[in-house]
Amino acid sequence: MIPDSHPRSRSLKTRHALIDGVKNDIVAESGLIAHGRGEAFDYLLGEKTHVFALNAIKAAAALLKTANHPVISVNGNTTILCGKEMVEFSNVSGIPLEINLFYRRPERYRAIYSYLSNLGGKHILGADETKFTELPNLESFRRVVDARGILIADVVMVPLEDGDRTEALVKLGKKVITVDLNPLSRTALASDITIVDNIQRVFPLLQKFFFEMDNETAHEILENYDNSFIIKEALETISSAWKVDLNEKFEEIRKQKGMT
Ligand code: PTJ
Repeated sequence: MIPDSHPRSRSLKTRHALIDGVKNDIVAESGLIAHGRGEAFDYLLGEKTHVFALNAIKAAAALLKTANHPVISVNGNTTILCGKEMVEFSNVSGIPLEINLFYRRPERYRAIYSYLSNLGGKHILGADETKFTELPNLESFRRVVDARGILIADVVMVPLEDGDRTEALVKLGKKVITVDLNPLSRTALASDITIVDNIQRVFPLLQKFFFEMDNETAHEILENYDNSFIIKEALETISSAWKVDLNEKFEEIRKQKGMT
């Protein structure tokens, strides 16, 4: 039991949800390690959405809005971290969610399908065996895609990616949006739009911008968007975390613990 009064209660609850996800065949064991890496970057980012992330989320909304065939790729971690928010966005926007796994097993894509369906998801691809096909230039299991989704998509959102697929999707001429707390990951560097933020904070903002924006504004945003500038800003923010005033931090902890 995690007490609500624990200073890291939210973070601990998320960890336990992911551990349960492993037990229920939703999250890959490696997903726990991936989460730990993400947490470390989030800590350095102050666990908040910065302006560079907001601008990338706006650009992502613009790209999804102007796409002919957008798809959002879903894996084990994203299902647990933001399944509810992804389902809501997918249902109101009509953009399908496609289950696409690195550690692919039928038990896993079936369990994820049931989980998202139970949340009310209406447009979920990637679990109907009769629709499976393969991307040509990819060796990992991520090559198995749904013929109605990633295969024919012009824009693919790939949050928490492991790197190999983004490059393959770009080579196929698709535009790629990622969400990755590590601004130096292969995926972050290869994507057209890189949202350096915790996926748990992204979908409500994406949904808000998507519906607030008209097509003209969307085109304008995309014309002026520079992803390398966004990545640079993220790196600078992470670097400046080391310049923290330590005395102030010690004081904060002492006060929280009633030591002063
Ligand atoms: O469910 P599967 O089988 O498709 O496997 C999914 C994982 C996540 C295990 C797989 O894609 C993987 O191994 O990913 P990586 O290579 O560890 O990359 C995940 C990236 O996501 C890392 O750069 C992390 O920093 C980042 N990350 C982790 N948690 C979050 C995150 N980014 C945004 N929000 C998070 N909460």
